[in-house]
Order: sequence, then structure tokens, then C-alpha cells
Amino acid sequence: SMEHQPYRTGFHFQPPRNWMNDPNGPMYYKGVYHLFYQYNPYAAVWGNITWAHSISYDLVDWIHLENALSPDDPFDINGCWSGSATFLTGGKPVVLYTGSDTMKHQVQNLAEPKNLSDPLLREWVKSSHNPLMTPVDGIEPEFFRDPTTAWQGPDGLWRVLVGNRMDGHGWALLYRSRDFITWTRSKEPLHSSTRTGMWECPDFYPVSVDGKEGVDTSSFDDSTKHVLKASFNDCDHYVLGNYTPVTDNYSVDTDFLENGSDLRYDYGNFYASKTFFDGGKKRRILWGWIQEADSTTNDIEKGWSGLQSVPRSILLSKTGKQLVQWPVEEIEKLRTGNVSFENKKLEGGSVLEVSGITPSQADVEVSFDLSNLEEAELMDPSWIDPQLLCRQKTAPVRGNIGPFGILAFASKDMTEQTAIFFRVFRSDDKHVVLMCSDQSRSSLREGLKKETYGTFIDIDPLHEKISLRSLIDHSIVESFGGDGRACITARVYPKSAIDNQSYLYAFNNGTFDVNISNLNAWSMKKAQIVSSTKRRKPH
Ligand code: DQQ
Repeated sequence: SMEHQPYRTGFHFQPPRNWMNDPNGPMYYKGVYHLFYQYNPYAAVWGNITWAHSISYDLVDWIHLENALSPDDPFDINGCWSGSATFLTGGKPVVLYTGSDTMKHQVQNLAEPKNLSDPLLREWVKSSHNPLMTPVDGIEPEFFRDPTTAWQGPDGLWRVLVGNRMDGHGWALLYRSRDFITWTRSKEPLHSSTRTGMWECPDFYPVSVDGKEGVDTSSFDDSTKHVLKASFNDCDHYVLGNYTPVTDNYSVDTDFLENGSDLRYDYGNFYASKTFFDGGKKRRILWGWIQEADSTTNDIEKGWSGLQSVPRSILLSKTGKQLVQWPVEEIEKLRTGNVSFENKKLEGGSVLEVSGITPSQADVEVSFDLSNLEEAELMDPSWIDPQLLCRQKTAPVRGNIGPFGILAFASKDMTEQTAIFFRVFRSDDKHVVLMCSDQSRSSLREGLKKETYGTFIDIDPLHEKISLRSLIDHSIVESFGGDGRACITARVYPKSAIDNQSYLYAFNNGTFDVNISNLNAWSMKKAQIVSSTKRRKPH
């Protein structure tokens, strides 16, 4: 029933009720953060897709406003699908979005704010020129969607990418325009891949090679690399490369799924994400849709479906070979009631309760230092799929060095537990660190997806500690390994380990001891996510 809601979150963004999917058009305008999202105003299942709109001054507390775009014109009557915001010259924000038209063909449309002096941008007007881009010249009308934030080249032309499937494969089609109304498709796509199917929700942006700051979408120089993200196979994959704006040549360092490379924003439940440049704090921020892992029947029963990740700031790692992510610092103001300790030995086969906080709504940081690394088991060269390895070696499977980590959403008798942990293996001259999020025992309820996730993570345990931060929030745990080098998000629905029946433990199920060099855990306050009571005057 709607009254008993153990799975609603305390500090993750969600609408009061109904269905939510992709984040759309995030931006920072006149001191206000805007988030739009794919929303069904009528039910907790996908349909009637509308752009809902919420604003925030700190990315933590949110105010829901009126819907920004509704599917009520011929060029979007079957849905206002995903899209992105761009600041035009002079700072005017506009959005490009996909409409599903009267024939269910996908077309790209433009909308702009009615009143630029309203920092809340409450009212949006669709362009009289819509649709701006249509599926012609061999483009399949059902595989043509999700325009990116546009960027401007040195020739003054605007560029935008549109996700596409052609010849069964994934493409980022490139369009150019001088006036943002008339768009011409480039002969060459920005990029494509024969290793994947359709690309949804592409994203393309610069990251600084040496800096600690984010980079605005239209800036490029020798100190940036470009990220191309595409959503396929239920995950958000990215590549890094060098982009030349004059020619629109994009040459990737390593291609999607090439030579075993598998760079993802998140190795768990995280999809259709989008970044934006926050000109206030000079950072690039990532939002992602976290779907339910329960049945549709239960989604309807509880009256809602879908979360957004905690906004994450995103940078290039020092190695230049991957991105690193970290929850925006503002989220830390929800921290309260801290417990912490240092230098605690966790013997092989032991658990340690972390008490004194609210374990179902918490922020936990822990770092481990390891001796006995020469005792690590040998890495088998056939272990090329880290997720499969995590599925086979779940938390109860003992190793030498690991599994060690935390048990979130644990019942007192531990029959329910979500284990986020590491294992260390040895291969020739180096160590391999595996990070897993094991949901297989997360609930005694049947009928849930209890997928286990995993990834290898670029940590050298000889020279650094292995750190983990997990944001735990009633039915979601977002985990950041190695200071954000690997992220895994999971949805869980414990039957008994809810509210004050939920416990948190550190654990070591390896044979050898590990040392907790530092543990810090906080209860998290509830974010204030409220609906605007102001009603728009009827026309
Ligand atoms: N969701 C939108 C599409 C997009 C998909 C429709 C990705 O525009 O491709 O709700 O989740």
C-alpha cells in the first residue's frame, strides 16, 4: 500500500509518485540547478512521456515545478523523449529533445523558456519550426533520438549528436547548424561501432588532462580529452579520445569493447545518464537513472518507479585512462551522527558491527590496508569477466585476501545482507583487485532481480589503501571504490532489514587478516524534496 513505504529514499531524487526514467537537460542557470526528467504523470509504468521539472539551489533539496514539456503537439504527441540543454551565445538556455510524432517516428525538437528573467524557467515554449531534424536519407525512424548538449566550433557552427542505429549498429550522428533551427547532417558520424547495437542518450564533452576542474562543453585545447558516452546493453559505456573541432575528427584511445576494454560509468544499475557543466562551481556533474529491480506489479503497488543517482562530479583520472566520479560535496551537509575508528584489525572470518548510526540511510567511508599480499591467490588468466567472477565468488566464498568490505541492509541474523567487497589476486608481478556488489542475499523476498555486479579496479594494494564509500538509502546503495575509480549501484528490497531493523557491518571473509585503517560512517538527514504550492494562473 502507499502508506507503508520502506523503499522510498531519504536523499535520492524522486518525484512524489509515478514513473521516472532518464535525466534530461540538466543545467545551472542564474544560481539555480535545473533537472528535467522522463515522467509519466498518470502511472508508475513507462508511458505518456512528459518532461517533469525540478529545481534546486544546492543539488540536495529540490522543488518540483510544473511539467515543462507535455506530449500535445503533432511532433511529440507520442512522447517528449530524452534531450539536453544548451546555452546559446548570450547565455540563453534552450533544449533539444526527441518527439515521437503522430506516426511514432522520432524527430528532434527545440523548446525555449518563455521568460528568461525567471531563474526558475517555469514555462517552456516549443519552437514553431519543429520538427527540426527528421528521419530521412535512410535513417530508421524508430532509431533516431536523444540529442546531446550542442557545442560551437571555431567556425561558429553549432554541432549536436543524435543517437542512432544503422546496419544494426550504434552511431552518433553529427548535425551542424548556424542558427540552431536549420540542421544539416554531416556525411560522417562523429563515431560508430560494429560491436554494439543502438546508441541511446549519447553524451560528448571535454575533460581536463591536468586540472581539477570541469570543462565547459564548447571549450577545447591541447589540455583536454573528449569523452563519448553511449547507453547500450543496459549500461553506460564511454571511451576517451582526441577531438579536432575544425574537422570534427574524433580519434579514440581505445574503442568501445575493444581488446577487453570495458569502461563504464557504473558497473551496476545506472543508465541513460547525462552530464552538464556547472559554471558556478566549475565542475562537470553526472546524473543517471537508477531503475527498480522489483516486478512491475510491485512498482504499481508502491505507486512509483525509478530514482536518480546522487549527482556525481566527474574528472579524468591521473592516469588519463579512465574517469573518476565522486558524489557532489553538497551531499555531505546531510551527514549527522558520526561514528569513526582507526586501525582496527579484522581477523579472517570476522564481522564488526558499525553501530551508532541509522544504517538504512547512511554514508560510509572505509579504507583497508593489507599485509600478507604475497599470500593472495593466483589470478587465473581465464577470469576475464569480473561480473561472472563476482557471481561465482559471492561473499560467503572464502579466499585468502578477501572478500572484505561492508554488509549493508543486513538483518540481525544476517540472513539478509548486501555485500560490497574486494578480493585481491596475484598475477606475475602485480596484484589484481576485484570489486563486487553482491545482491544475491539482499532480500528474503522472491521475484526480485538480485543481480550481482563486479569490476576490476585499478588499485595497487602494495602502495595504496583500498577505499570504499557507500551511500546507503533504503533501497539503493551507490558504491565508489578506489576514490571513485569504480562505481557500482544496486537496488535492493530487504524484507526484514528495513528502517531500524537494518544493520551495518564491516566484514572479512578471507583467511588472512585485513586492517581497517579508517572507518567513518554518518547517519544521513532527509533531503527536503517538496512540491511547489504555487499554481500557474489558468490561461
Ligand atoms: N528513454 C527515452 C528515450 C531513450 C530511452 C524514452 C533511454 O529517448 O532512448 O523514455 O532510457
